[in-house]
Amino acid sequence: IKQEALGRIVSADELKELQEIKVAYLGKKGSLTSVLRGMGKLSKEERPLIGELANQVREEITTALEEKGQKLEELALEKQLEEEAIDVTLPGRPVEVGGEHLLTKIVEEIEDLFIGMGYEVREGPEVETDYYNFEALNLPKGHPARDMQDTFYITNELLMRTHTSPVQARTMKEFDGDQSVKMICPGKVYRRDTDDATHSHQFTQIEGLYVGKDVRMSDLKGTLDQFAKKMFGKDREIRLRPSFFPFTEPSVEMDISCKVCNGQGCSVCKGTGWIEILGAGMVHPNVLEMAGYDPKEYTGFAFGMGPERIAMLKYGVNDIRQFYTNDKRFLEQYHNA
Ligand code: FA5
Repeated sequence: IKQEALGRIVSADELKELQEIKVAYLGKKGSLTSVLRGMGKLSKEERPLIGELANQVREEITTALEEKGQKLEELALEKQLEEEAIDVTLPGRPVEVGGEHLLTKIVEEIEDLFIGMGYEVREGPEVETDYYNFEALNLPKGHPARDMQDTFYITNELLMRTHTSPVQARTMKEFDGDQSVKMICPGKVYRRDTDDATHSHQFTQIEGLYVGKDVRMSDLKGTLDQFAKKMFGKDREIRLRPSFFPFTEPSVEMDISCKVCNGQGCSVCKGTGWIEILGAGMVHPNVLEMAGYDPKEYTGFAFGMGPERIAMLKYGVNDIRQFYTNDKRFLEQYHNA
């Protein structure tokens, strides 16, 4: 039995086979087991001799099975590792590298520029209350100028903000009426505008606010001029046109010159050579007062610009929808801009 079993163990080359051998010799009906079972029939003298021998054989078979089992497991693992080995000499598949969106770049560039002038960057909610989006900005319910910014309402009192100006009121409220404020706030805004080359129903604005003692219109003009020159180059000009916003008095709109000249001559945008990029003005006394500032002591200026329009002008993008349709051919052009 022993010779036969050990012989089979040696030639086995699968774990399954070992299991079969174990059953054949050591299992309930195995041949060695039946020898042990038949012990009762033996004489008193034979019993211990055969018993010892049988136990010895069992031990030898068990050990041989275990050793072979271990060997086979090792071999199986080796085989698996070999099969799964990575061929490091194979040429790799190129991984596409993404880049910053042009709009993100412009917003960060504008942020840096104003941080350099001492402004802090703040944020506000995109789902805004009617109070902060309109009322706190001197646009009470039923005011006709609300029509300038038609919006998406969520409830009677909650809406998608139409501009970043509510962050003016929120910031001033936080400052408690006895500190100067110098902040910019970039963020998404929403309007029920019909999409075309220069309008989008969701776009970006960057709000700016400077409130302090003795802040004047000339400070606003100097700040905007500085901004335009740093953003577009020294030879660009700005012009301020009188305008109307309920939350500023006086109000202005700033245009920037967009005459582009090359060897063949000059071309002018929009036929006029000027493009509007922001609205601004001196913070209305009512707005200061509602936010807890005394308009006799404090004055301020504010502006709100559209970075898409600024990027369009700076990089010659001719359709605002390019920023949102994620055409890779468009996006990739500006990865290294
Ligand atoms: C405002 O939204 C005012 N809150 C700006 C302001 C702030 C004035 C602080 C005074 C003081 P206006 O609606 O003009 O103003 O929008 C400001 C800028 O956002 C525009 O100059 C333009 O660059 C951009 N803009 C407006 N509507 C759209 C649109 N549908 N798509 C893309 N850009 C737009």
